[in-house]
Amino acid sequence: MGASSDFLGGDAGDVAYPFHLFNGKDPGNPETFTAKPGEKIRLRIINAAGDTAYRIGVPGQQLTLTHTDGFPVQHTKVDAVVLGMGERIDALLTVQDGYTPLLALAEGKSQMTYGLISTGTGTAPARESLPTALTGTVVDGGQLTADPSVTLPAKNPYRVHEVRLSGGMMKYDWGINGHRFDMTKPFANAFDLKDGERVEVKFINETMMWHPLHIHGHTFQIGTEGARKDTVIVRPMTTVTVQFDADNPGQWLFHCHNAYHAERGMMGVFSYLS
Ligand SMILES: [Cu+2]
Repeated sequence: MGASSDFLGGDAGDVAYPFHLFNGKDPGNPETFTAKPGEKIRLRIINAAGDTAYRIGVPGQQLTLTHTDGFPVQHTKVDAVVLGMGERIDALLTVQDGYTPLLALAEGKSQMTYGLISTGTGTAPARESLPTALTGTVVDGGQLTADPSVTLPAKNPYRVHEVRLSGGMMKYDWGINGHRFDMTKPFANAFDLKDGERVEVKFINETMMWHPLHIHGHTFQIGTEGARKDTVIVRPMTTVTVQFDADNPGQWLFHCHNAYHAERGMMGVFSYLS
């Protein structure tokens, strides 16, 4: 406890870790990519952590964000992008001569990891010399706008589900609509769907902490022209409304992508009616 981020609306995470890894490497032995000066490269970034959002950026250079969770977005230049657990971002960067640090700051945790892009000239910067903050224009994937090629066609939702994120740090009783997911009764509080329906889901965060909500088997659109995604940051005491088409019959989990929150019960099932 104690991690705090204005960007995430307060409490940033539950667990302090000894290291943060970039491609499996700790900052004492950073991953180093090679590239040519002036080359435009695509960074494919995934937050594979359990309890940490990362603020990603290159000091002094902007990233051009092109995709989130694999779906194209209207290209957006930013100074940094924040990824919740499970989120993916594609970004373009024009390589400058020398060593370029790609920082991954553990949001709200005063820790970081990083990688380097090297053109084969100059010397690698010392870890201690790297900036410890990325400011300016900072967004998360849920704040981007979909490329029109992937927006869902307008359709009145047939079914609306309210998914109230519940629980808190003191009891660590994270759940949905006041229920902690019970592995022995997985369909106890299932949310019904029917094949062919347009479904609207309101992720209503009634807790004092942010949650990256992730659904399986489908991708949603945020609002009417927001990004197409499968994972979205829901800040404390806010609501994110998404729509998706029920086109993949089965029993599909959705959950907070904070591994500890999911494990404790912030998880549910979208259940197709036969
Ligand atoms: Cu959570």
